[in-house]
Parts: sequence; C-alpha cells; structure tokens
Amino acid sequence: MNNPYIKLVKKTDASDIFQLVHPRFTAQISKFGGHLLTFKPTNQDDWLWLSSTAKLDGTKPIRGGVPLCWPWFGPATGEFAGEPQHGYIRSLDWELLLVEGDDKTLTVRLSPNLPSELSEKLGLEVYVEYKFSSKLKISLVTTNVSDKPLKLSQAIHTYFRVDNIQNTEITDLEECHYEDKLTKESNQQVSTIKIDQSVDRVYVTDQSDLSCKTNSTIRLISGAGHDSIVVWNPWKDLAKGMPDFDDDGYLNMVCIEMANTQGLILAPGKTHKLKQNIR
Ligand code: TA6
Repeated sequence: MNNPYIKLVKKTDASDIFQLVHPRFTAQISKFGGHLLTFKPTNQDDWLWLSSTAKLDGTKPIRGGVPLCWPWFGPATGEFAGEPQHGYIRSLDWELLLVEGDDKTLTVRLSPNLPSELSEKLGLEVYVEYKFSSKLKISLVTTNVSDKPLKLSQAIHTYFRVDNIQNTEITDLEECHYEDKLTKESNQQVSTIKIDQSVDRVYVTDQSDLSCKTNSTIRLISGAGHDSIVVWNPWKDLAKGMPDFDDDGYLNMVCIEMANTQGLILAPGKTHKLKQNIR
C-alpha cells in the first residue's frame, strides 16, 4: 500500500483505522467491518454521523458511519436463525484489496476475512468499493460462486449527519409505499418525510434519486441495484436505550439506506452491485 493518500494507523484501544488524507477530502475506514467512519470533503463538515459512544474495539458493530449489512438485512432467519442482526461482515476484520487514484479521486476496495467454512456455506463472495472525491460513491458487490441460485438481502446502512432532525426533510419518496417496521403496517408516503418520532420504514422502490435537506445542506442521494430504501431514526427513548448511541444523537442523524429487502435471488456465477452515491 504505497499510495500517498492512505495510511494504516494501528490503534491500541480500537480496531486499526485506514486514514485517508486527500486534497479533496479526509476519511477514515475501520478494518473492523470495512466500515467507513467519517467522510469530510475539504472545507465541509463530516457528511456522516458517528456516535461518540460507538465501540471501536471490535467488540460490537460500530454505531454510525456506514455499516454494511450482508448477506441479510435485519434479523437472521431460516438456516441462519440466531446469527447476528444484519449479517456477519460488519463484525469481521477486512483486508485492503486495492487503492488507486490521483489528486482528483481515490478508489479503495476492501473485502471481509470470511472464515472458510462460512464462505463455503454461503457460496457468496463480497467486496466494498469506496470512490472518494468531493463526493462519495459506495458499491457493495456480491458474486454467487456456488452452483445454485442464492437469496441475498443487504443494505448500505448510511448514518447521515444533520444539523437538526427537526429541520430535516427527506424528499422524492412521496407516493411511495412503505413497510412500517414499528406498526407492522404497509402505508403510503403522502408528503415529504419529516421526522418527529421513532421512524423505521422500508420504502419499497427502486427509484434512483432522493434528497435529504437541512437548514444548511442538501444531500443528493442516488442509488442502483436496490429494491428498497430504508429510513430510520430511533428517536429519544430507543437512542437512550442503546449504550453505544449518544442519548441526544437522534437529533443529528438519519439513516437513509439503499437496500435489497424484497427477495433478491442471485443466479449461479452472477454478480450484483448495490450502490449509493452521495453528493
Ligand atoms: O436500518 C434500520 C434497522 O434495521 C432498525 O430496525 C435498527 O435495528 C437499525 O437497523 C440498527 O440496527 P443495529 O443492529 O445496528 O442496532
């Protein structure tokens, strides 16, 4: 890894961190989880929210940044029942596959150290690619290396930083149907999304564009390869009940996630790219 823009910083009390310092941005990626922790374009605030009480020592998935949920989203079911929520890879160490770029863009690829027996059992391989500039492009790329069709659910579980959730609006999901994970009902979004309570919704759509507007910023979000967009804010009580979630953190974050939650089946030998692009 002789790229001038990235270095591995060995931590004593936390997972090793890849620190990226580039003319157009700074970023940090934890080896644990292949987990993008921060992304800060030059002269801007961090686009991502990271809990100050997040565990960075590998004892549990990191709260904030961009957790990668794979090879399932949500609780484990079927043959994987009892396994961790949101799959294995956000709790594994990852290795650097590739770093390339110039003073305009930097591309970083990592893959998880899947134990061989697990890799055999899954029949799936995965890597993440981060493409950095003054924008951020994330791709979660899965290949079915088995000889049979395989189910896959996943999410790029991005924690967006907002100045104040009470002045935040998520647009372009109007008219979209969603599964409300709190009420277990299916509803239709009428207006733009304003959050003033606990929200945990799976918008069933493959639309590519939406935005997250606050007083000072408009974050334009686009995606590909998804069949749903997840919107989550735990709000006050749930935030308080999570030891790794700042008690008032819910006021400064909203998760907007490109996801596959609707029963994607990956044919043998095929590759699926789930993408989220942010500018
Ligand atoms: O993406 C929304 C969600 O599935 C919520 O239901 C909530 O569980 C959130 O993910 C965080 O999950 P975690 O396992 O990271 O605490």
